[in-house]
Amino acid sequence: MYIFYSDVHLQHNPAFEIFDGGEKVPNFESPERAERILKTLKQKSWAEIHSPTDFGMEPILEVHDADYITFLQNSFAEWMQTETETNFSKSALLPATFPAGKWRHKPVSLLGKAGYYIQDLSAPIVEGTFAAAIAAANCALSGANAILTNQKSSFALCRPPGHHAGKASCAGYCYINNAAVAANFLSKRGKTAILDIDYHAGNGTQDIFYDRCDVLTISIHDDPGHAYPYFAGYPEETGEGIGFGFHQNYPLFDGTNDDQYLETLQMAVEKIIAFDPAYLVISAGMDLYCGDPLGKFNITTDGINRIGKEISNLGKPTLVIMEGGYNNDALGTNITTFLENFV
Ligand code: SP5
Ligand code: ZN
Repeated sequence: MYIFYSDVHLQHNPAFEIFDGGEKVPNFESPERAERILKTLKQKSWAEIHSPTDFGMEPILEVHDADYITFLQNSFAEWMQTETETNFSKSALLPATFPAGKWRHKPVSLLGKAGYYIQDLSAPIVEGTFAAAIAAANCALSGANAILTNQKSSFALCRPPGHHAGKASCAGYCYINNAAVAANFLSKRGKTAILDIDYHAGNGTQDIFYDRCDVLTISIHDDPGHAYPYFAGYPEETGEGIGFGFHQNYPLFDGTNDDQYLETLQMAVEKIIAFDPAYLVISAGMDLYCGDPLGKFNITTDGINRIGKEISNLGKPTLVIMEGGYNNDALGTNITTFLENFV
């Protein structure tokens, strides 16, 4: 199996994020995550690790707003040049003011724009964020290209992850939506489905494809009424315009176990069969695992294996994209267990 990995991800290493209540904690989305996965993959005879190809900005600008991408590219350098009133040491750009409510005028100032584009306190921008996010998108595009040519499956070891990034927003460790960029690329060659199994709802992916019927998007996740990202991921959100009927959310509950998850996955699989895509993209967050510090599901490694088998039985050319997963000790084993079904 072709694996796409870039060490440029190491340049994205925010020192902190802010949890509920204002608690400043070390960023859970650490470089160690990808390094652990890479290390486990290197022990597998089936894993062929490649550097990504550079696809340029065009495939990214087809799913993201151009001003947003310019902001991602330039904002950290501008922030470092900004005089601040107090003399604290600046390591990341993270706003403190957000446009909740009706009014969303786009401001001209840097911090105003930061509040406009950054949705929450788990998406700080540091010096290497843009380069790493572009490299991750190129891993996804390279994986897409592999299944367009002669590969039955491929894995993009993307870091930072992508599924919370919308057309013009970053959030929850995500800046560029790798799965969306790849699915849009694939959709030029044939109908494409994205199945998101990350513990958190794929709200960015939902945002990007909500009015499209050529890309079916499905997300299985914990109930956003009680879990991040809170504001999307509900079952009644099924697409709009010509996209109506082409998005589906399957919210589950805290403590969901293997059998319960597999039952819901069966419904998602039937929807995919009815859509009959030429290509399948999996947003593979491993934070559905029972031992995840940010998740509340009760899925075992064996459950992850069964999920992989069920999806591989669809028999479609499949691109697997790395999303979340924060139990670093189990991460490598969990994702390789999932991937082995597609070898
Ligand atoms: C890609 C991805 O999985 N992003 C997830 C972002 C979640 N950010 C919100 C974190 C809130 C964590 N609060 C749980 C405290 C656990 N003790
Ligand atoms: Zn997640």
